[in-house]
Amino acid sequence: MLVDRTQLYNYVMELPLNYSTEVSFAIKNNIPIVALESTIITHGMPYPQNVECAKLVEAEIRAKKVVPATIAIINGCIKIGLNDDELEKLGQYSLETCEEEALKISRRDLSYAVANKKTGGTTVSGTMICAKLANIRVFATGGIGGVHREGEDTLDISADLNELSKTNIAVVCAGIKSILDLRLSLEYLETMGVPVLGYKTTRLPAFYSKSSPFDVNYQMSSAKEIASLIVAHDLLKLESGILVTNPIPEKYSIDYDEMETIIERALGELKSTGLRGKEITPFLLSIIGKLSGQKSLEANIELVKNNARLAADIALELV
Ligand code: PSU
Ligand code: MN
Repeated sequence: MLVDRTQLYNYVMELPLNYSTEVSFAIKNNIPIVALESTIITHGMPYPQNVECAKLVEAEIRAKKVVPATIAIINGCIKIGLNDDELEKLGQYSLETCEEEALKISRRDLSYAVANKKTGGTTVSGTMICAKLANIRVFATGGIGGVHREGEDTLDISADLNELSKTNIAVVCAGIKSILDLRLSLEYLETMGVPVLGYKTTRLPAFYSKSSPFDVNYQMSSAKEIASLIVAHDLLKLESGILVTNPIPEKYSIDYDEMETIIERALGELKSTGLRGKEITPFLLSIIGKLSGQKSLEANIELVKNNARLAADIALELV
């Protein structure tokens, strides 16, 4: 069958990359930028807290005179930076009453979303790819995906880990969420050559809890030290990403064992649903939210803000 190339090219003629006014200004004036993901908005938190959280996180970055670039796909367009209206609309997709569905966009979903003019939140892996296209070096999120518990049987390993092995972006997070298998996730990162740094800690943070029984590779004492490592990583032309883990502030940290009990219950509920693939993480997040009350949501918001501040400090050191 003959394919009409001109028709194809007319459909997706060039990469639909669209910068917000604020981000364009930052690029022109050499102002540091921090990328933010959007699956946390579409699939990670309920409305309206998701939108409130996104705005608070952006405000933390702006307070440091750094520009936030929340990344998402809207009608097939890769948005680098969203305005308040776009944030609000994206947030409403998480409402059960919303008729349309937002996609959860990881590496494998990107080309589909662009070619079919879809709308969705980009995960850590999807956001890393878009940040790279936009030349943004530092990215802040809540927690990355990892090897799920019993992952050795299910092969449920988040695309985030694979992305970290091949896309050179520094990802600032509060560690790996304890719904996952932390030990296996660390092994995977080690195999893939991803340095796991701990900001002022030798222990791997466990998202809601400031520490876990596992060690990071290297403790970092300042944003400057992290920035130096990033520069060395670039000079060495290592193509892997860098994982910067930042413990949740003490005040909001939830006891590791207390979280473990809640997670066990959530995992029990998951088994009875038979859910698979990309629906698993959003399901677990919402059950944990319900089981722990406001506490986990509050912790979640505070840890993302904390990561945004550190990411901004690192971006400032890199100018
Ligand atoms: N962790 C959170 N909230 C989230 C996610 C992780 O606390 O919303 C999202 C991130 O976007 C991450 C994705 O990239 O879940 C991982 O999903 P999966 O496990 O299906 O790869
Ligand atoms: Mn998965």
